[in-house]
Amino acid sequence: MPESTASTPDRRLVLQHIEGPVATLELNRPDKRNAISQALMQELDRCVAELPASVKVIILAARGDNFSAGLDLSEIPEMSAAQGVYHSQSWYRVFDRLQFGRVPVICVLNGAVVGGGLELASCAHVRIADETAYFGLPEGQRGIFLGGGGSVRVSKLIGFSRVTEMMLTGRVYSANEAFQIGLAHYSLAAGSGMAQARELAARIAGNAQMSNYAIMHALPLIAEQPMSHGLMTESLMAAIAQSEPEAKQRVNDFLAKRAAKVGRG
Ligand code: 1HE
Repeated sequence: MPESTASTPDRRLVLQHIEGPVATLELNRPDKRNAISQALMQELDRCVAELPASVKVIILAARGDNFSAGLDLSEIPEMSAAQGVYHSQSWYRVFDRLQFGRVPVICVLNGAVVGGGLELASCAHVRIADETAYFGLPEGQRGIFLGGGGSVRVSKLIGFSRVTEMMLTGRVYSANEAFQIGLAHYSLAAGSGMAQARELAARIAGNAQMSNYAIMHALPLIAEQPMSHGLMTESLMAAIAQSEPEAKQRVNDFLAKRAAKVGRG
């Protein structure tokens, strides 16, 4: 990608590259293992907020051998309790923007995916790990606690019992284990995450936008509703999605044998 050359390393904390409907955002602090400072978080927030309307999917990845070593621990010693709450809230705003924004997010994971790095990854809609990736929540060992939404998001992915055990014991899951327990959707050969992400991004960008919106926004809501509410929400969302002219066109294309069959295109 054109953002940097070997002779002039790019100092921006998040690199952005837009190609057609796909925006690739890369954490760019590899010397600090992509530890998430407030400045990095603000830069990520700005990049996501300012994406042009033409973007239909985000790939979130990182430069270097690690996705992220989590919270920049150098910012902890100076933080008061009140500042700690505001700090968490500021992360929540960015993570909400990612999870419940306009477009789906695919996360490419390698090396350390720990602490706040795992909290960030858990906002994504698709998580691709390569075999170098490892997943941990070392907050317990650092004398702190989850503060980037992990108690909610990571627990929803793998259950609070696994999160409890991870945090108490410092257990680290490999990419393959993460795939098996549902932390990652893919576990691939080292270095192949980005290629897979691009392929999936093209597929996601090819979906009807209202379908992608419903998948991102209605599914998590329904998961938290009692069954009767969930079924009502689903029926309303289904009616809205299928009323879109694009939906009518796509269904007619299938009926006229112009559309790809499931699993064949
Ligand atoms: C950091 C951080 C960091 C690295 N904050 N500076 N996260 C953690 O507890 C993970 C802490 N990091 C590690 O355990 C290791 O760094 C790794 C296993 C991720 C990578 O090890 P390694 O050998 O490749 O790198 P390194 O030599 O340990 O680190 C390279 C540099 O990055 C070094 O700085 P340098 O100036 O000495 O070169 C490290 O100090 C720096 N570095 N990780 C600050 N996290 C909203 S609440 C979320 C709560 C959390 O995320 S808690 C989990 C914090």
